Amino acid sequence: MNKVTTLGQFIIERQSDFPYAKGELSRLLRDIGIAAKIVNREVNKAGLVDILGEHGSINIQGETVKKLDVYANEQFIAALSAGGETCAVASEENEELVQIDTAVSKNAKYIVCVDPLDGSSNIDVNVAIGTIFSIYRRTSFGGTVEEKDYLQRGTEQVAAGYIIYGSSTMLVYTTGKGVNGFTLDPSIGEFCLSHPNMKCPKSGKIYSINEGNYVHFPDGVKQFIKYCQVEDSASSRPYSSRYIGSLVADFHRNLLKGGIFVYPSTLKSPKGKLRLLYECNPLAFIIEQAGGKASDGFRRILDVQPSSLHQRTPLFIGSADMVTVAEEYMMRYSSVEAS
Ligand code: AHM
Ligand code: MG
Repeated sequence: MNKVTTLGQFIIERQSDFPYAKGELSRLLRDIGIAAKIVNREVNKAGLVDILGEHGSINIQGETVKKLDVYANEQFIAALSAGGETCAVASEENEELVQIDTAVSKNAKYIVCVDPLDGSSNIDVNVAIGTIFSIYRRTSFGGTVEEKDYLQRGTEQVAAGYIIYGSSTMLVYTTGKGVNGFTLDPSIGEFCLSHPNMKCPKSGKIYSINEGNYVHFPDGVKQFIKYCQVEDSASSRPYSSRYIGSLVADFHRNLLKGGIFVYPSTLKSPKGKLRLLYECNPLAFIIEQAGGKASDGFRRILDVQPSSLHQRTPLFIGSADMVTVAEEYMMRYSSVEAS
């Protein structure tokens, strides 16, 4: 029988990668794994909404049925608060930073940024959705968390990961020593190591972009799309177009198979749609650890200095060679936007 390594075992084994670590980060990652299992249980019941009750109605236990993204947010914040390692959470669902009660978090070293349930338009239609998280070390000492604690560059992340609730549920994470993926075995309720040392192919045959917005794209993106669609056997073009509309799902597929995901600036959203702190930075950290690349079209995502909690950024992410070509098109045709 093959040896099964659970997420919990793996995290403990890897603790020795950080000789001065006291186990706090390991405990934090374990707490995220627990919240993920709880959210997974609810996501799996989403199709039963007609039986269990509409959002806002009272269910059989007398509780109000919550929207799944609100529920996921509460679960992650509850798990992180109870764990005692997190002093503040920046969440897509909360306008302001959530400060954890200092009674439980007085020695807490970490700030967590989270998109508790990404791909909201896919929740009700049985299409893969996800959670994205990013962990930073607090830089101030004691008391209220300061802006400089959560507005750190992506290069300062100590860990990042995502959970994909799909045909199976997976948790993928990095602490800066490679990327590892764990698949939830529902029969034992454990995430088991299924994708050790994940690597993104240098190039792929897939491009992922919401082409419905084509007329609003910058010229560099329009030219890059044309490049993807032109016939060229040496580079396996034309590429296939695949767009799920759940960032985690599109990213996960391209990570495994090779490909590029693009969410550029548009006339409607001049800064792009996706959020730097809890969508782009964590995935950028993961893709770089897997040998890929993440850019805003002109510069490395991880180098962007954030100036606000819910800051948006254009995103070009995936196989290194494909992102480099997209950047070349951006620089050649959209140089005005860079300035
Ligand atoms: P959300 O946080 O409201 O779910 O929005 C983020 C999602 C991403 O998962 C996905 O890549 C993108 O929005 C899809 O946007 P669009 O429908 O504009 O293509
Ligand atoms: Mg989101």
